[in-house]
Amino acid sequence: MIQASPPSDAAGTGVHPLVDALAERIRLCRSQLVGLQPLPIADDLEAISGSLDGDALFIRNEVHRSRGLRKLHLETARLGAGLQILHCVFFPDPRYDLPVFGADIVAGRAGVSAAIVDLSPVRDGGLPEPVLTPLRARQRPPFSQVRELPPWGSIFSDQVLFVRPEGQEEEGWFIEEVTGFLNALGQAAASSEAQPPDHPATVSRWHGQLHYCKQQKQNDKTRRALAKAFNPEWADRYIEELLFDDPPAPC
Ligand code: BLA
Repeated sequence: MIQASPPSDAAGTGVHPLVDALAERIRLCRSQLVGLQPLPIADDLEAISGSLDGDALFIRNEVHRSRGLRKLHLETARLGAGLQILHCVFFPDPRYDLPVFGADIVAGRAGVSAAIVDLSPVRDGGLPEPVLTPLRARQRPPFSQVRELPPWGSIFSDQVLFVRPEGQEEEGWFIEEVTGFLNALGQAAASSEAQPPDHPATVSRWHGQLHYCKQQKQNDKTRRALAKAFNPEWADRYIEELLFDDPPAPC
């Protein structure tokens, strides 16, 4: 049974500590963005809860916008006993020369299997210089298990971090890396100037976001996990309407 319920039911019930800690860090970084405003979200998508094979299932969604960024989406989910997820994507307003921020954590009974973070370019020529410079100045901690990207992962930048963090020390490193990415984006978003909606660079960045969403939708692992917890039709609607909905044309 799936029912809408107040967010209080969903907070902190059996989520991996890295999911909770990273969500808190992302909220802190988000609170520092210029012009932060919550965006409305349908009640039946804000807090979703139910049970899967007798185990608690919930999804909690938060959506905001800020200067230069059209949709800041943070999701924490527990899809039954076996799967806990943090999913976060900050989509830029295509009038600004900014990349897409993305982070994902997948934790199961055996611990965290996937932790990924990136600032992904949506224009030719890779990441904009104001974003790349602070990222290049950072030294990457020596994670013990670096993972290989799937083919659809061609959207990610050469700065992408994709690991299976081992133990609390590496989980702490991952949180600091995500903070570095978010600070680089926050600085660039505060100072970048909007170009006109019909400027060729704006239109090209909009196409870049369409491509980003198209590639993410090729990740069958997301679809399968949601289809198992809910059903295939619900999973498709959720992916198409909330996770990776096509960006509206610039205006
Ligand atoms: C992998 N994503 C996965 C896996 C699952 C999910 C079950 C397999 C775990 C593993 O390979 O160890 C499931 N992820 C979800 C679900 C949601 C989610 C259900 O976010 C949302 C409700 N995925 C993203 C974003 C990125 C991303 C924003 O949503 C990156 C910025 C990446 N997930 C990503 C990658 C993999 C993955 C690269 C590994 C895919 C593979 O190896 O084939």
